[in-house]
Amino acid sequence: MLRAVPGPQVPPEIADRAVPATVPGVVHTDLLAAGLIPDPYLDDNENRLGWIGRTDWVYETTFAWQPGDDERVDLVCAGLDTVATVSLNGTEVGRTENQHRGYRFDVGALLRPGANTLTVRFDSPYRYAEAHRDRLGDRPNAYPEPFNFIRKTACNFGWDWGPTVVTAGIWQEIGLHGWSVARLASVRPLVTVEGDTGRVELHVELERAADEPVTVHATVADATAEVTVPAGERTGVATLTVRDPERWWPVGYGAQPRYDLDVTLRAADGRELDAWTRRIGFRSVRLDTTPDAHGTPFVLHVNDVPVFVKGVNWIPDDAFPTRVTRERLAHRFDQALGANINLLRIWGGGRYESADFYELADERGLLVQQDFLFACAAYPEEEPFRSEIEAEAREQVTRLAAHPSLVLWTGNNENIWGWHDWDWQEPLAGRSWGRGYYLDLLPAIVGELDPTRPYWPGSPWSGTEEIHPNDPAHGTMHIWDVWNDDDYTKYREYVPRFVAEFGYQAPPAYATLRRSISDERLAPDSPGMAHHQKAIDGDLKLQRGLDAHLPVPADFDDWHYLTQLNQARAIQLGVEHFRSYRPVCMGTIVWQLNDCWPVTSWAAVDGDGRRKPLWHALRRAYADRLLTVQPRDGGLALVAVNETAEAWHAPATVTRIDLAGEPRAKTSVDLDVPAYSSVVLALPAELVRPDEARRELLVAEAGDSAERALWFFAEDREIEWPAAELDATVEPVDGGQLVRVTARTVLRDLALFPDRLDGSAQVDQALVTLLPGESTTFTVRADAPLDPAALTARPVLRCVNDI
Ligand code: BMA
Repeated sequence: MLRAVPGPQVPPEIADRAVPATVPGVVHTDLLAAGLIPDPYLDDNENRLGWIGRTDWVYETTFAWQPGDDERVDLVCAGLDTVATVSLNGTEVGRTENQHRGYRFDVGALLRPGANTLTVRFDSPYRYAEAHRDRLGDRPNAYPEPFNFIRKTACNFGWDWGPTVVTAGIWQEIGLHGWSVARLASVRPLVTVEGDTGRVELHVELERAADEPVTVHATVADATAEVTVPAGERTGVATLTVRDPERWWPVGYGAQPRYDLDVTLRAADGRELDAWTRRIGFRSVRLDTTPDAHGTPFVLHVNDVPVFVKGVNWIPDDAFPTRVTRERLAHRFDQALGANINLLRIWGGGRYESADFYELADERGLLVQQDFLFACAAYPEEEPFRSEIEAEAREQVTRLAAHPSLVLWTGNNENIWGWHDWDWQEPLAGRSWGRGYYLDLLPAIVGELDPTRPYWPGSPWSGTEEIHPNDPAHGTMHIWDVWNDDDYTKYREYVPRFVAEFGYQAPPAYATLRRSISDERLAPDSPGMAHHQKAIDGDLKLQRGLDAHLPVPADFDDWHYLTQLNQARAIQLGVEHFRSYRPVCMGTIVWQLNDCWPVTSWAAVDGDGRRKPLWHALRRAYADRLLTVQPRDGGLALVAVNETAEAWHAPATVTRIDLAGEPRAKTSVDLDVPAYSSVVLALPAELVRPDEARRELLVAEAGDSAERALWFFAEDREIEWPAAELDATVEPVDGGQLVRVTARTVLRDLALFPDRLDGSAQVDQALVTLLPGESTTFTVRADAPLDPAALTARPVLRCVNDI
């Protein structure tokens, strides 16, 4: 049961009421399940729920317990959110103030045979954070909320894509653990591989109830090791050597074989005291940042192969973490893989991700970069924060050490950059801001506990304090001036070594809007739409992008299609440009893969899990073999990028055609792109110079496998598009419907939005440009067959030239 501690802010229908509590869970989801609050994700309900974070909450349960043979009984709390007082049978057993740690309390002396009462009281996170802020002096941050004064998921306090839903609750498992003699307090495998030898250096920490020798046994593949920890000692190291292990590879580079690592702890008489198992993978990882002619590279090497990072940033998949089931994560990861993504960066304003997250990433070969949890703010280095952060970092580095997918730790998101560029220094007036965490404490902890993994002090970071943290020539950078102030073609002005964030907004799918917003008529500025757009001047920035490139939308449906199209175009242009500079640039991490609620944002997959057109564009731009036309040296070049282990040989053609499909100039080349590299072929003048810029394009094709690359000489709003003419047929296929479209005129960025007819409907491709006479098929899957007429007409089936 859950109760609000009475206060003037608590609504009368909730004061004095016992609400059934689900554990693990948070207060919001319990109140919602009890019908006591409206869904915070719908319309502007969020605005009426701010009191929850300003309230103290008490969880209480009664459980039966009988004494057994255990020498110790602990209450284990895997996660408490956040400022908690834990009491058993009326006696306080502990207080906590960090959502990102686990806790264990020895409660044997307080337990009674029969009924026991456990109480966990959560203080208002605001009251705690504001009290520390007032005591220590305020510190700059990106939003007017005190998230930098509490160790709690920062975006819980609202973000430029997220609702303010300040949670409280027992957000992870809680339970009793009885044990005797000793237990495995922590197990930290450091897994390396060199040549044909895999090595596991297993660091074990014990907690003891009795001082007697105990033995740690470990096995992996056909290797075993045993270490006796003498009485009085609490740590042991066992080393296992595996001959010829099969290596774990990132997706696209090889398979993901994993080995069970089993650890048991035994008493002197052989009795098993404790056990621990993980599936590990043998792979090496290092970061190459040795300065070169261009500056400081940032190249991730896995098993000594430089990996071009085709990444996306990851935010919490739901503001309420217990809704993010393993199944949901698996689905999201499959969406990532479907878009040819090979790395997820877990952004520092969220959480250290779950065991499910890391296991699924291990299984699929998705690389993971985990930020330590600091984002967009100056963080105090005074107590209690310094000690909390040290404890949290030690626990998380240890917890995640077993996962082969984890390849990089980062110190923070944008805080070093913020200190340089966001006018922090004057208001800080010399107060601490987190530098000591990112440059001293955290690298020391990673170096001590997990030297197998690289650490990079920030995202972005240039490798040294002497160089601006966002310098394109050094280390990682974030490109945000494009979205905030400029046109997306400005991506071409950067040749970064590694782009760890760049993004462009669009609204979510129509069905997602309709589910979450009840505005009678949707308009960019209708009340629900406005509430579900959190970015500063977001709509103006969307409009700026439309004005620069696309025809003027006549209505909301046009606006929705065109803003989604522009998002896809912006990011595709950025990714193709950056990839064309391989190997100077060795990675792009798009902001952002996912959303945590229905919102207009930079995400490729919206808050209801629907793929936006950006997802389809990413799938193309991140394909292993990329063909693209790029401006070079005042002209144009055909660039072929080969992110595979085999050379790419193919005949290629580039044709300048008019909109009716008539060729005006053509060139043929033989592409010969070695494994893991790119080639740049300058195009001859007769291709680069159109006779009529508004009526012509370039079409580049290679072999029969690669996607075709297009180049237009003018913006869509200037191009003299013919009125769209097409033939469309619909036929049933296994599990869905096949829509075949044949173009009678050129059709620019043809897309089909079946979710407008049925929220369950999905389509397999989007943004297809057809030349006159060409055909394509869309496969639509939905719970029930959709009306063929509606499926082949606006606003479901549409293209740029019908605006
Ligand atoms: C960067 C990110 C996020 C933010 C995004 C969009 O600052 O690190 O904090 O949501 O840009 O503004």
